[in-house]
Amino acid sequence: MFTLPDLPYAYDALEPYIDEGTMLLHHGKHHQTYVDKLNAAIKGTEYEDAELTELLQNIDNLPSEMQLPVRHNGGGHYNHTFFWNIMSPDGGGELPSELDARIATSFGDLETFKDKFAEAAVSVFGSGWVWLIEENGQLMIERSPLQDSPMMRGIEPALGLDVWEHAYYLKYQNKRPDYIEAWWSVVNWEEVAKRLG
Ligand code: MN3
Repeated sequence: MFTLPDLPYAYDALEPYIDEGTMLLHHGKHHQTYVDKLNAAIKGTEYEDAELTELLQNIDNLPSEMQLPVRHNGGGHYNHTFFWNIMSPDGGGELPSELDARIATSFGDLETFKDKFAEAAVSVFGSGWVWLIEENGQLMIERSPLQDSPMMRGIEPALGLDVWEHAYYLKYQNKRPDYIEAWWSVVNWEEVAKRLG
């Protein structure tokens, strides 16, 4: 069975970019609910001891009544665990030079990458995520609806942004672009670089 992981920092640590009230609800209520519903979906089945990534990569082979709950809540558990760990309170830290060079090769420069990523994030219709992934040696930006992710086809993302309204509405209301702009200040680039290997 799955449990809610602790945040790697305090609820108010990402202020003023992401407010304490949003973090309390987002981690304590939304993420907890994904964990609880995922556990309810697998309870008493042969999947009780399965790894999360194993479940996510085999959704189509699960019993039909489990597919949607695992997609939404297993996806939600994976995505949020990922999200907490690619943010940090120290203003994001330095962009490692190797990552800077890789971003430059794929997107021109960091500012252009940020613009393209933000454009993709703004254009997610309704609830979803935007990701930076590496596929076939190329860095790419990708969008997912709801709680889907590249992990569902076996690709661990390097960076991801939650653009569900619950991630920003308390502080930013309908102004998703302002949330995205502020979020760059808490991206943990060292963690991003680590995920690119
Ligand atoms: Mn969320």
